[in-house]
Amino acid sequence: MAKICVIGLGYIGLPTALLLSKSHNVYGCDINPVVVSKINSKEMPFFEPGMEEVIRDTNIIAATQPVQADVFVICVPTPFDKEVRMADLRFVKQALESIIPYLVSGNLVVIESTITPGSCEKIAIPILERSKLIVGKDIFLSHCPERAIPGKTFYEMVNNDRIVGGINSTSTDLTADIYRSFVKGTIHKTDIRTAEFVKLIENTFRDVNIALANELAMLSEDIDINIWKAIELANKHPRVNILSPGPGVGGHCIAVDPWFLTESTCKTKLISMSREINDGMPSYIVSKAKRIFSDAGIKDPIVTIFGVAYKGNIDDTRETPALKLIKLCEKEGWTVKIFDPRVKKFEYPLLSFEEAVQNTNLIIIEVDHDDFKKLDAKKVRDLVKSKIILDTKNLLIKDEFVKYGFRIHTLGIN
Ligand code: SAJ
Repeated sequence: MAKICVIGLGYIGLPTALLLSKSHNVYGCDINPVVVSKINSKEMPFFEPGMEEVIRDTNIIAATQPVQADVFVICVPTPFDKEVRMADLRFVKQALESIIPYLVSGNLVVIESTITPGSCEKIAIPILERSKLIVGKDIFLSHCPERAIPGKTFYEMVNNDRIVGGINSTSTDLTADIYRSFVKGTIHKTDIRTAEFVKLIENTFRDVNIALANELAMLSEDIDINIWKAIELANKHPRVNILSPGPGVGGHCIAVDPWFLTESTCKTKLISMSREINDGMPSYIVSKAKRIFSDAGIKDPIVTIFGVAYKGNIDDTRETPALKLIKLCEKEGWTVKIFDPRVKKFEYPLLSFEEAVQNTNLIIIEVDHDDFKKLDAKKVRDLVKSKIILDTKNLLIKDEFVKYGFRIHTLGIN
C-alpha cells in the first residue's frame, strides 16, 4: 500500500485518485478550495456517471497543498495558448514546483497531464532536480497519459489499456505496478518521449477523422448525397471507420492536443488543416441558417440553440463549438436563446425549454443529448413561430416532425 498524492482533482485527477484509493492511501491536492471542500464532504465537484457512489465511500483527504508521499501523480490541465498556437505548460510546471519541498529519495513522479513530446526531459527533470535529487537515480519519473472519455471515465479508466513510459525501466516498472491496482486493461511499457507522443497522436487521429467526415458532409450537400447514409454504408467495409460530422469539435482534448504536434514544425499540414476544418464548422452552420432564413423570407430571426455541452449526454462545456456558433449568430444580429437540460453553468443564460422555444424562428440542434431524441413534436409546434429545425447531428426522428408541418434541415443532407 503506497501513499499517493494526486495533484489536480479535475475530470481526470479526481476519478484517478478515487480508483487509486481503493488499494492505496491517497491524498488529493487542488488549488481550488471549493473543489477541496466538496471532496472532503464527499460531494461531486462535477458530474460523472458512477462517481457518486465511489466518492461516498472514499477515504481520500483533499487539501490545497501537497503532502509528503511515495508517489506523486500530476493531473493538471494543459491549456492551449491560441495566440501563439502552443501548449501552455504553466500548470504542469507549477504542480512540479509545488512538490519539490516534499520530495525524498525513492519517490516516483507520474505525469498524466497531456504534454508536448520531450517535456518530461526538457521541463520536468530540471524542475524536479532543484530538490538536489537526481531523476532516474534518487527519484523516478514517468508519463502515463490518461485515455478515459468523459461520460464513461470510470469504465474506461479501469478497462482501457494504458501506455507507461518512464525515464528508465525502474520508473516504468514502478508506475505500472501502481496503475495495476485498478487497471484491468494491458499496461504497455515504452520510453517517456514515445508515451508523450502516443497520447497526442490518438487524439489527432480522431480529429483528422472527424475533419474528413465534416468535409464529406459539406461536399455531400453540393452533390445531393445523404452523408449519414453514405458513411454508414462505407463503414460496412471491414477497414473503414469514418466518424460522424457535426457542428465542430469541442472538449479539452481533441480540439486542443493536435496543435501540440504542430507547434515546432511545418511538416504537419494535414493536422493543422483538420483543426481548421473542424473549427470552421460553426461558421458553416451559420451559413446554412442564413440560407434557411433567406429562403423562408425571415428577417431579424430568433434562433434557439439546443445543447451547449461539448458533446452529448455530459454537462461539460469546455471548448464547446456552441460558444462560437452563438457568437456568430449574434454577429449576424440574430436573437439567440439557449436550452441545455444537462448544463448547469455557461457564459450565456440557460433558459427553460418553454422560454427557449417560445416564438423562435429556428431551432438548431447542436448536441446529441438523448433528451433531444425524445422531443415532443406537438409541444414544439405549439410554441415556435416558424416550424424549422436545423439538425447538425442527424438526431431527430424526422417523420414525426414532418407530420406536424416542420421543415427539417440536416447537416450533410441538401
Ligand atoms: N465528435 C464528432 N464526431 C464524432 C465524434 C466526436 O464531431 O464522430 C466531436 C464531439 O461532439 C466532441 C469532440 O468531437 O465535440 C470530442 O469528443 P470525443 O467523444 O471524440 O472525445 P473527448 O474529447 O470527449 O475524449 C477524447 C478521447 N480520445 C480518443 O477517443 C482518442 C478520450 O479517450 C481521451 O482520454 C480524451 O480525449 C482526452 O482526455 O484526451
